[in-house]
Amino acid sequence: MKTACGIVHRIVVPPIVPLGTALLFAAAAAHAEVQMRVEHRTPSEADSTWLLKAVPRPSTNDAATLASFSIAAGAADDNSGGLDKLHDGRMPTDEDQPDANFFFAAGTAGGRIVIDLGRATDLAQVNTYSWHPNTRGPQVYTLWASDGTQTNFNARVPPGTDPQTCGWQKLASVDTRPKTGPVGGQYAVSVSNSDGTLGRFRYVLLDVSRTEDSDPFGNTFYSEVDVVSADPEFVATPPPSPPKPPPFRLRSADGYCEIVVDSSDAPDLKEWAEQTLAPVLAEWYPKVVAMLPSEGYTAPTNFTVVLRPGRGVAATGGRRITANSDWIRRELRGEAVGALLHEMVHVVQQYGRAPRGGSRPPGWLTEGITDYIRWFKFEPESHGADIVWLRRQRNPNLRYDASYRITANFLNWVAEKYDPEIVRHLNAAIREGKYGESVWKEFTGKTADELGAEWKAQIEQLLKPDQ
Ligand SMILES: [Ca+2]
Repeated sequence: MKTACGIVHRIVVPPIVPLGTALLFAAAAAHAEVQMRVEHRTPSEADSTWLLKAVPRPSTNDAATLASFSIAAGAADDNSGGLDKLHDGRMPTDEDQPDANFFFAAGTAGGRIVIDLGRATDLAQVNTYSWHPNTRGPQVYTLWASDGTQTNFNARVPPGTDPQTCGWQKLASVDTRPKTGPVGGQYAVSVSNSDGTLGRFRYVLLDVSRTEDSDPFGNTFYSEVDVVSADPEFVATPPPSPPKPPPFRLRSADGYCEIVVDSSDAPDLKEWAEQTLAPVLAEWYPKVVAMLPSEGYTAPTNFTVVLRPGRGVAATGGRRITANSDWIRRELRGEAVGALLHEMVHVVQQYGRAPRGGSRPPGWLTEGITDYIRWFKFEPESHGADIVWLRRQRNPNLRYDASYRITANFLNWVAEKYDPEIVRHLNAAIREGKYGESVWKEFTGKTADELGAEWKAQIEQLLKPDQ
């Protein structure tokens, strides 16, 4: 046939005549021979090994692996595993696994799948695989391809439109429905060319038809589509992801610090991040800076908060806070803002700046100071580390160096009993690499152990059931 590209291919696909399990169709053409190999493993032969003989076995790293798959006509069935199943390199392990396959919606006549490799390559094979115990096993589709360079080319062929009028070239008509014998099972089809390549193409189009219309369930369970380039090094170029919106920026209340909030990987949290979280950080950054001064220290003039899917709660490295958006989402009315304020205190601490040769920042105190500011200064009404919280704990570990909320409680006790500025003194010593027992001694007259024992005894008194 004469295609819009001007290349002549004569595709003659004879009617299916079962010749055992494997069939080879070769069509004489002016320049080359398009070949179609079909292999059918009946339901009793089919198994999860996919040990095909006449058709290449499914591949996990062909040109389709990273290609972009889209539906140009028709709709996926809600029970289907989606288009990704067509190029994930994974095959169903059983004969009726809807979510391991792609298929068009029940009751519809089929549809069109477009594969974009991102750039043109010499196509060696297009191989398709399917598996179902009944009429959704066989494959019926027309295979088209295009290099996408023609002026009338349309990658999204409108439904009902002949692809040939939109710059596509027909490669083969596939119909593996057997005339006799069991209709179900595994089917594999390989379209190739005796010349080695089917042509130079960027796009592949499968115009898929249902296998029968006597009931709504005639759409084939397609398990995988492999597009094999003649160039073994060829890798499809995935489509560029849409540009991310610029991150939200605001300045701290005193204008000193720029705060950047990036919720582009968790867009559903954008409103919360910009309208609830950011104003709190902007208001509290100067307050925290004022609580944690030290000689010659200047706090960062910018920091970034990134909300994105991850693990745990949140972490801070230098001037970058990364928070797990899944956790944030669950805690929007709970701990989300407080947890990020805790991280912002780390930005102000900058204990990593301690001079070489100085004492290392004690981790328990780093987290204790952070939680002290969070629970006793920022949100005391939450009772997250005070006696109300302690009473709710079963056997709290009353070691003053137990970190986080316990140490926060201890620091608050020292501040109330001995020196209201104790956290400021500790912060300065840690940041300057001068932290040691002498700090406690200098400002309270006692060692940390002595203070810890005194604090513990008082807390235990308060935790007695009759208190
Ligand atoms: Ca698959």
